[in-house]
Amino acid sequence: MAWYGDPDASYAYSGVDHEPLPWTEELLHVRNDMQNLSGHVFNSVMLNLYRNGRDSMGCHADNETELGHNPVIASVSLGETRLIRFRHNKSRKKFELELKDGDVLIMGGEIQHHWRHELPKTAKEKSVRINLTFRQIIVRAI
Ligand SMILES: O=C(O)CCC(=O)C(=O)O
Ligand SMILES: [Mn+2]
Repeated sequence: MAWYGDPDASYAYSGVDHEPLPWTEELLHVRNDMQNLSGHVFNSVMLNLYRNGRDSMGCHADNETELGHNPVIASVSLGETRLIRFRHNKSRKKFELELKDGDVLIMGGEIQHHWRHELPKTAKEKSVRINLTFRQIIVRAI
């Protein structure tokens, strides 16, 4: 896991404040594409590396205060195809999407209020996948 962004886009997760690493040229290039595609601006990106089918992400909502009320998150998948599963908080209804190399998933509106999502482990043979989630951190005036 790695966190890149504007110097003031710090983010608390797992109870710890994380200072972003400075943007690289490549990440700025992808950010530009995601801003054009979504019509939203992003001041940071979280990178996750899944080495194989045993690497996973637990069920969560991206609902941290820093993201604001109805955050827009642009998620870019690179490498191996993996499944993302959404679960509705009340009905427990679920749906799954296959995220393939080059896919972009945009989460917006009230999705983080009503649904949680996870990247489950799989027993299938899986190679490396990298996911980039572009986010807009709301910078607090101190
Ligand atoms: O790897 C993915 O596609 C999901 C990552 C994710 O949900 C997150 O970083 O919050
Ligand atoms: Mn997420």
